[in-house]
Amino acid sequence: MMNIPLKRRTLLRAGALGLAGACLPSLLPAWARSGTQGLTAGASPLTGEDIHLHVGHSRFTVGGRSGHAVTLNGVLPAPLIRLREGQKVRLHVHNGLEEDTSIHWHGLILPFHMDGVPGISFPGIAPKSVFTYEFPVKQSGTYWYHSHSGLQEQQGHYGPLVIDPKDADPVHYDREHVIVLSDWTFLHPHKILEKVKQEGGYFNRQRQTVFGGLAGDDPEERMTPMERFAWGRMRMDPTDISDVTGSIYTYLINGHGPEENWTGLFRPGERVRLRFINASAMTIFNVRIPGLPLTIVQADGQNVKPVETDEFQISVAETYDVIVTPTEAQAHTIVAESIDRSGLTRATLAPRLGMEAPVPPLRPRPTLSMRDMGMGSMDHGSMDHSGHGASSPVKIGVGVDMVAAMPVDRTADRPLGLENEPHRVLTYHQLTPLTPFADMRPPTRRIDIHLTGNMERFMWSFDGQKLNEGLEPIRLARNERVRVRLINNSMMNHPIHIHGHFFELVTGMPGGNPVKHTVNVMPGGTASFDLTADAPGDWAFHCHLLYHMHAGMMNVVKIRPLDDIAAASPSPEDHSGHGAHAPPAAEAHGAHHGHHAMTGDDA
Ligand SMILES: [Cu+2]
Repeated sequence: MMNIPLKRRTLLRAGALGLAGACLPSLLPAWARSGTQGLTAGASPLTGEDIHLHVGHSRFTVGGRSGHAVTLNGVLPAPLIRLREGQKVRLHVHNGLEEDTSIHWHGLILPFHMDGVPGISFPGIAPKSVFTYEFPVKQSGTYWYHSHSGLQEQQGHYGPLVIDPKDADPVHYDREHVIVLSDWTFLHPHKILEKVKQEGGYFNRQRQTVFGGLAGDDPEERMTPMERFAWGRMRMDPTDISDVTGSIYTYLINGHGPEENWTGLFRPGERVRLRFINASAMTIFNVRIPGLPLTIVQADGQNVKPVETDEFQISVAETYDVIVTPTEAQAHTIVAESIDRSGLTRATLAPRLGMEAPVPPLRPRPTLSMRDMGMGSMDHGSMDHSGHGASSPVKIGVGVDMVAAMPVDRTADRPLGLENEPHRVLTYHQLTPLTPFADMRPPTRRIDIHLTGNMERFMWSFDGQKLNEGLEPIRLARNERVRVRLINNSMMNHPIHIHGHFFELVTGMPGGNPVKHTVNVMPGGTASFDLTADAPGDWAFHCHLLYHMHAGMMNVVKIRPLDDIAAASPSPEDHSGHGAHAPPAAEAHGAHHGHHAMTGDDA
């Protein structure tokens, strides 16, 4: 890695000229400002053993409009935290809100009471109090952090976390940029929830003009009369890909909308590492940089054997590290298009601030296929609304509007909407680990988990049951090796995330299974992962679409026996006696905030 000195004069000159991006509000952290030289040049990350984060209210401006945001240290995205493998860290979180907050360190291996999920790992951080997270840093890679309280994540409570390896990084690069993708809205998240609960497809039916072109294309016009008839008979909408869409979202790259055009600098010939993080509440993105091949070197913080592609889909909560090598002194557009193509955002890689490249228009909106309905490879069938799907224990009912009749493993499939792109598209099967997973034991049992919902009523659950409404926790024996098969009985993608662990996504490819913390389970399909239950405690397990999780698509994984953690790390800075220290496991449950039912008693 090359050290690039901060070109302070260049930045000042750009500011004086008032070039686009150089006069942005101070609400952006340095690394996220347009015209940045990258992370090695004055990005001023938070580092060291003691890091303070202040949660509070801010105004956030994008596209000439400003609204209320929940921020950390006053910036959106939140500050870049940069740690080193092998260090210890204490993260002091000061809650300046009038409501509880929390931070979950997404993808980090840590003691469960430091994981930051209110009601599962700890009681939450009460208003005007401080909670100190403390843990050793045992890994490296690109991660992120976000609120796990209410819907704060939608309001700006998320940021990047990069951990440098203890030894030499196997990924060689001359320069790096963090690319945080997110979805911003001026609508209050509770309003969004209210709308989708009234009518599941509410935002999908909104029409709008979007950046990069008019979304005037009507996918239904491309269907045969037979297909239109079939969809009509099922009273479902083949374009219902996303619950919340570009009709109310401004898609952001490092806190910039498409007009603000965030720009990251490079010198021709450099290997530039782009650390993509999808910190959206609800938006799955398709990412490409027209004219530049993308070499994927890391997924979810875990190194993979380099694989070259032209486009990848990044589901909510996933990360991908990508190497690009632009050789010419010209600008390149980073395009992030929402999966339903209701909108896109762009950013620019350029040798100089102010340069830009063409922005491609939105591509035609995708439509769902029989495969997305859980009909496997049968492309001429009718959907099973009878509840007799493949010996499924899940039955059609109020909260379950579909059971996949013939769900097939879709980890080899191209992602939804990218099936027919003429260029290369990344699939999970192309991801192989750089080093094999530590635990080579075969799993000793299989657990099936059904992803269930009622799209129109916006009810989401596992196995037809919502968290807090009778859903049994998933109980694993410590160090047990299990295969979890996720069966998607809905026509939506669900990014399923487990806390405190990595799993092997079972692809069966000769290069080995990729190691991930989040897997996007395609509509009507399955995905399986092998998990070593090596972290005792209670861990959240949920769909990372924020409103799906909020609606109940969440469970607790209980791994026993526990260590004796009673003596672990009290937080000396607590002022309220609330959320004070890591409680012993037995007391942690049901301590505060009405999540009693989710943790229940211990075995
Ligand atoms: Cu998470």
